[in-house]
Amino acid sequence: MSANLLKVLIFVLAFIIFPFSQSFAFNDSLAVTGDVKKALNLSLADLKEMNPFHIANVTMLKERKPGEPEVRVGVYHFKGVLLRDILEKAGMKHVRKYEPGVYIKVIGEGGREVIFSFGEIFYSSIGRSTLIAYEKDDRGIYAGDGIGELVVATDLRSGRSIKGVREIRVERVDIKMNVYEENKKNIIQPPTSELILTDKRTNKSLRIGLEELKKMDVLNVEDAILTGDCVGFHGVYSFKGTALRSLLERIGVDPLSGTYDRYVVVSSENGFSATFSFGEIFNSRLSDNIVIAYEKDGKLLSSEEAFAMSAVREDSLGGRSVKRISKIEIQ
Ligand SMILES: Nc1nc2c(c(=O)[nH]1)N[C@H]1C(S)=C(S)[C@@H](COP(=O)(O)O)O[C@H]1N2
Ligand SMILES: [Mo]
Repeated sequence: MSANLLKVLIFVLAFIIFPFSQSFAFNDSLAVTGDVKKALNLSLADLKEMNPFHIANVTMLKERKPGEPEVRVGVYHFKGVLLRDILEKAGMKHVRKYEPGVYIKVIGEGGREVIFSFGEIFYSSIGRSTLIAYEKDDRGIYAGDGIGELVVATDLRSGRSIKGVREIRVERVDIKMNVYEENKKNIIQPPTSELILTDKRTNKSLRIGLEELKKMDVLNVEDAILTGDCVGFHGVYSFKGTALRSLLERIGVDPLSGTYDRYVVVSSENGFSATFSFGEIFNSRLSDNIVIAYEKDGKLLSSEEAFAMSAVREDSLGGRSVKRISKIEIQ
């Protein structure tokens, strides 16, 4: 038997013995898929050729239940590539008013999935702290199937950290954008006087009006800069309202569940929508800055903004300031 034939035979045998096995060295790659301009398949060597980014002294804590003490896993130095840079290399398919409705799934070992919102990665400083790390304390990370470790240095606890990252999938909410059409036809949606809050997993749903919102815990967000990709600088405003987090707790979402494969969609009648991840809402040092506001600069909102709009202090762009909120859906 020729040496070549033998090689082919071994290869075929290996596939019979380990069907769909991810344990081959040539399978250790990271796929970037979904709503991107160019799908990618990156090897560890490809990642190492990209701009490296270091984050020092990342304190990793275990997830915990109420009343339990904090357990420190360790304090580490990480080196890798920003998730944002990988996404930019693939190129985002959705632009302008479509982009805040995008979310990103990062899938690792054992199919574990963590969701990021477009805004947290591209508008807030969480995106400048989210790494696909390939070195931990100056040593390579053993990752089994995929590559390295997902690290979110601004998170409180390390529930969003997954090992062996094998896929980054970009998706957008399934809500039709009518804004551009409506603008052309000069259609202006009437102001809303209530919003519907729905938890898609429990099928619970609540109607929330202005009075209801005013009864909730107050969150003041000072100095939110509203600058739009589409419309330029609007101004710097203060907002009063309640935290998005409080609304979620109101409908029964457990803030300490350690669930990070969920996200929230805030949308308006005209189809404009923005996503927020459970991680940024419940597990970030930067979390108490997402407000569902009813006052702007000390006055009730205008009719164009209706009774409620969202605003995010962390964000560099106003893409997640959804006016005339009609729905908040927890996916
Ligand atoms: N309901 C609703 N909210 C919205 C939008 C929209 O089209 N509809 N546009 C968003 C975008 S893309 C920006 S930049 C800001 C400012 O948009 P404006 O010029 O319509 O005020 O509001 C945001 N909120
Ligand atoms: Mo915008």
